[in-house]
This record gives sequence, structure tokens and C-alpha cells, in this order.
Amino acid sequence: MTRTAMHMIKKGFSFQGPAEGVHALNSWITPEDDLFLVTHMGFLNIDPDHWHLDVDGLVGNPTRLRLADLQAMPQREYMSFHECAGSPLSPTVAKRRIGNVVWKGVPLLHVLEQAEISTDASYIWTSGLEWGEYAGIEDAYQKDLPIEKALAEEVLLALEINGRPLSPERGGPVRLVVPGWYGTNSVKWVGSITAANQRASGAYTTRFYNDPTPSGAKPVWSVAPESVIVSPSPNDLLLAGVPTKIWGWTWGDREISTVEVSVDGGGSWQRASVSPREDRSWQRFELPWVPASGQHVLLCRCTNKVGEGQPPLAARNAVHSVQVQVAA
Ligand SMILES: Nc1nc2c(c(=O)[nH]1)N[C@H]1C(S)=C(S)[C@@H](COP(=O)(O)O)O[C@H]1N2
Ligand SMILES: [Mo]
Repeated sequence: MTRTAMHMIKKGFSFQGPAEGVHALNSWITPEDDLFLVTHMGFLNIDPDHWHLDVDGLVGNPTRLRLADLQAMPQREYMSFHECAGSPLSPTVAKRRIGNVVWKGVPLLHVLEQAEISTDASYIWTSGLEWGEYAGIEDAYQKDLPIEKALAEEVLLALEINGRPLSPERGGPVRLVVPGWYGTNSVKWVGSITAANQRASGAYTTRFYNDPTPSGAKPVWSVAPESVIVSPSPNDLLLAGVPTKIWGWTWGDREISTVEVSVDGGGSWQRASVSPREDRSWQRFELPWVPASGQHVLLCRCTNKVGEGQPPLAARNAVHSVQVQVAA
């Protein structure tokens, strides 16, 4: 696509999100105004009439799709939490950039089938159309997915969020959405899809978004279990002896089975009630509380169906705490 059919709106890394952080997340579906926005190299504004997507690599039928082609294909809706992994330069800092939205689009699977993807393909690479620099490196925003995830029914070439077309800032007219995996994988302003038999070699799959572990680098893919306290917030006025409730959201690639809450800085823990999930939505947890006067440190921690939990500190999914003051 020619560069005249698109231009960058705001160059450089940018993050936007609610000033109150997670305490703004009062509703089951996060309105776009409260949903964070992230970009590494800038926001791209694309003329939808000129947008197209090339599907190539290990395919029998290399394909070019325009917006109208995607609009004519069967679409589905999928509810999912959407979480940024935080800065790839400081992967152990918890940023808690999170929301829960409904995406609508064409399953990636259908597009790959139409292109007659080869059985030799083991990775799907996707690239954004923007250009620029991040952390001193100039490279395309290219990500990859192992073929098993790329063919999963929930992975979409999304055209809508919460019932509205994607805005330019949100990655419109078409972006990839990879429910259950960190936001970094959900490539905005997608322009090409390549089937390959190895991982992509660009900066965003090799240098950034790989966590160091004792057994080597681990790609930032599946979302680890996490929970946050929405209410009370540090600014709430709480009164001793007046019943209230502690509630928040919990999520992960795998469904969460238990959430525990502490009202004494982690000295003791009580089991909260947890709602079931829909698709890959977040889940609500709640614990009734009759506070005593004074200062309290509230904490929450979750466990998923296979027993994975949250580290206390120094991880992107570290335990969340809120300090509150209770008046006598
Ligand atoms: N093309 C492109 N896609 C991108 C990015 C980017 O910089 N360029 N940032 C990623 C990151 S790190 C996140 S968290 C999500 C943010 O999506 P949102 O802005 O819609 O919340 O987009 C991802 N997709
Ligand atoms: Mo992110």
C-alpha cells in the first residue's frame, strides 16, 4: 500500500489509560474511554478504502484481501480480557493495563484456509503497517503465533470492538486479536500475514517480549493468572463497623478457580466468591467486609484451574494491594 493512503498520527511510544488505574474499571464490559491504548512507534491512520492484507509464505493460494472481502466473510464475536504485558524493557514491573471487551471479526483460521495454508507451516507471522523507531531500533511491528494458536477459533482479524468499528488508534480498519495472550501479540494496522516454518526474526519477537527464565527465553504469549482490587480505592471513605465489600477482577488464559483476599497485609487470607467466565472474559470476585478503624492493606491473589497463582512481587502479574483508611 502506498504511504499516501496512510499517515502516522503521533510518533513514538505512547500509552493512554484511565488516571485512576484499575479503580476506574467499574463495568463488566470496559467502555473504550476506559480502555488503555499502547503503541511503540506511533498511531497509524489508514484510509479504509485503500487498506489491504497480503497472505503469503507457505500457502498454496497467496491472497490479497480488501476490507470489503473481509466484511463479506462470516464473522464472530468473542468476549475477552485485553491486557498489555507492560514494558518489554522492564518485564517484571506490574502495569495492570487491563480491560474486558467484545471483539468482532473474521476468524484467522478462515483466511488461512482460503489461502490454502501448507501442512509445513508451524508459525504465522503478522506485521503492522506502521514504521518508526522504538528503544533505538527501527523495525516493523512483526509478531508470530505458533500454528496451534493461529488456528484456534478465538483468534480473529477484528473489525469491531464493543459493537463499533475499530478507530485508527485501536488499530483499524483491521487488527489481529489473540484472546488469552498478552496484548503485544494482537497486531494493530495489520498489513501482511506470512505462513512460515520458523519463528519470525524481527526485534519484536527476538529482542523484545521474551522473558528470561532459567531454561532460556520464554515468549510473552499466554496470560498468567492475575487479579486486581477495583473497590475500595485508596480514595474511598470507609467507616468502621459499616458493612462494605471488597471486589475486583481476575483473569488469565486459563479460567480462574479461586481468589483469596487479605485485609491485614497478607497475614491471613479469606476465600472470595468468583463468577464464571464467558469466552475469555475476566471474572468478578467479591468478599463482604466489616472494617475496623485504622489503616489496612488489602491484597488479592488468584489461582487457575491447573494450580498456577501469582507471585508476591517482581512479576508483571505480582499480587495487587490497596491501602485504605477506615474512619472510626
Ligand atoms: N502494529 C502494532 N500493533 C501493536 C502494537 C504496536 O506498537 N504496533 N502494540 C501492541 C501492544 S504492546 C499492545 S498492549 C496492544 C495494545 O492494544 P490497544 O492499544 O488496542 O489497547 O497492541 C499491540 N499491537
Ligand atoms: Mo503492551
